[in-house]
Amino acid sequence: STKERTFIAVKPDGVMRGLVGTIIARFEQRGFKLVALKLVHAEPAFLEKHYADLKGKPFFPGLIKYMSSGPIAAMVWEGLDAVKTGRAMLGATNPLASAPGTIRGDFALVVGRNICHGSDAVESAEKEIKLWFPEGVVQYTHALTEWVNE
Ligand code: DAT
Ligand code: MG
Repeated sequence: STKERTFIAVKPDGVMRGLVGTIIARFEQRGFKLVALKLVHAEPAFLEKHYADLKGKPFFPGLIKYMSSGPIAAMVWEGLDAVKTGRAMLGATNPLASAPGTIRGDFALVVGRNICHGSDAVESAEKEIKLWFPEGVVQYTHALTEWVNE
C-alpha cells in the first residue's frame, strides 16, 4: 500500500562519513515521504533489542559495539511497497555483493561497515518503528503525493 512504512537508519559510519543527506535524498527522490527523523546515540542495551534476532551470532558483539560507536540517523519512510523497495535501495547486506546503484553498492565495501539499515519485512518494520519512535510518527500531507502515486 502507499501507506506502507519502513524503518531506515544511517549507521554511525554513514553519519561520520557525511552520508546522511545523500541517503535521505535517495528516498526523497524516489518518491517516499519522510514521516519521522532523529539523530540518536543508542545504548548497547537498546541496540540488543533492535537486533534481538541476531543474538548468538558470532558477529553480534562487534555489531553492537559498531552500532553504539556514534550517532545513528533514524527515520521512517512511507510509500508504495516501502519495505521491499527500501531494502532494494540499500543493496545486499554484504556491500561486495550489493549492485552498483544501491546505497551499499555505491558507498561501502565491508559487511561490518555497511552504513545503513532497513527493515526486512512489514512486521519487523512495525516493531522497529515502535522501538525507535515510541512517540509516533508525524502525520502530514506531502505536496508530491498525488504526483508520485496514481
Ligand atoms: P541487514 O542489515 O541487511 O538486514 P542482517 O539483519 O542479517 O542484515 O544483519 C544485521 C547487520 O549485522 C548487518 O547489516 C551487518 C551485520 N552482519 C550481518 N552478517 C554479518 C556477518 N556475517 N559478519 C559481520 N557482520 C554481519
Ligand atoms: Mg536485518
